[in-house]
Amino acid sequence: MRNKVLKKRGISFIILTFFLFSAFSQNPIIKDQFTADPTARVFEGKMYMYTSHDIPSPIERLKEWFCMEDYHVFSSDNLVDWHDHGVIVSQENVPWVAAESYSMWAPDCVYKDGKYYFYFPSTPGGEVRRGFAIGVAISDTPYGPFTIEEKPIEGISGIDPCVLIDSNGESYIYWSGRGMSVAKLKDNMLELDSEPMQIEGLPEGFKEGPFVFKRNDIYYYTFPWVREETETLAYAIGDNPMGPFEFQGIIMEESPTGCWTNHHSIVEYENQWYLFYHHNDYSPDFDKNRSARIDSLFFNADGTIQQVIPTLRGVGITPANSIIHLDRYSAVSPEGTSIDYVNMDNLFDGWKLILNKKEAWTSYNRVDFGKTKLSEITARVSSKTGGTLSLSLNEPSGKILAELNVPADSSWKEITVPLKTVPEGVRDIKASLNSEGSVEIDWISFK
Ligand code: FUB
Repeated sequence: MRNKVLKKRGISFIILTFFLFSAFSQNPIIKDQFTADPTARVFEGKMYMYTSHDIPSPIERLKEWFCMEDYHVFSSDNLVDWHDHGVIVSQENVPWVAAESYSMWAPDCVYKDGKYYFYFPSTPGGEVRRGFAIGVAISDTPYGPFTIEEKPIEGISGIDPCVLIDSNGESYIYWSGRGMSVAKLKDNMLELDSEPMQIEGLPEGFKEGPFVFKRNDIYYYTFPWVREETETLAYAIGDNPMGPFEFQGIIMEESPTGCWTNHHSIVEYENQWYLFYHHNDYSPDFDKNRSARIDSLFFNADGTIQQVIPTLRGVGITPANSIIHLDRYSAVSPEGTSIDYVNMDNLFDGWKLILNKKEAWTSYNRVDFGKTKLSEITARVSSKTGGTLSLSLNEPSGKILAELNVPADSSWKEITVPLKTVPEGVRDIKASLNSEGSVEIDWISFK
């Protein structure tokens, strides 16, 4: 029924049949608020993520548009557990921003000579009161407090700042709006050191959100690009930070949920590259309320980027004794599985997995059982028909971890049974329906 509602609501839920792809935090990664335009940076050995903060608009003018009044920063050392450091910059504290413009769009943050520079676009107030300018806030730490510059950067009219500090210490700022532009930054990181110039070598079509990084002496100019209907993520490469660049192709195809924008960053952490991006997971009907996601990204030997397929499983290792959401699966059987929201009145309550055909299954990779002997599993389940759920290791041994008989009762209940096998280490697991009927699973957890 709820699936019908979801389809009616315009979600194609291609993800229902995205079977047999695997990945290694669960997506979306921030589960209590909207987080858009994620720029990830590694500072002090941790991953920091600077996001725009979509909110349902408090003013009529923006009810159907982007509405953002402040920025949060999040940090994590395992890409699974994210700490929200709270608001770092808010529109009412920026002297040059128009009151109630709610246009604190995609930001960036970089570190130079002991200071963190946070770059953000917004609408200037005063006589200008239109378009976008780019402001800077400075801090001694990645998470603030930030001191906001009185005025935006002179010479830039646009959005989506991205700053590259090259290996020789020279800095460049990229932005979009009236084309895709670049200029050198002075050492103070607050002023342009060259005239803005257009980036050459990019394909025709709407582009924004540049993110530029360097790897093995190749400069990667990556950007959201509308090739057909909504934004893909695409890239070009070059041997000069100011271009020209040579177009290479797509990093991520259009969002399967129909989210018109995508906005990303690409960063290496502990020897693995990651793509941070956004979809509208918690807002299927309104794609201006978005949520940050992460998936792994891989390079080919020649430096080209392998296309990234968005996953629900995301990245990172899930502790066995945490709440494990099987609806964020690594793979599912081609038939008999679906996902739906647990609570249509509050989508931030997340999703549930529905197995509704005998032998339907879902797998979930990289669960850490550690060395502590666990003895039971608890599952939060419901079933109108009753059914038997089997949990096993998703490996050739196929060892059964537990079997749960779920009674016919459509209310949610937590069922605990002893483990038949007690695994150790990081393992992939699988849940299957061993009976006719239909069983819904909110989460499982090992104790
Ligand atoms: O979040 C507002 C705007 O949507 C960003 O600045 C663009 O890149 C797009 O994601």
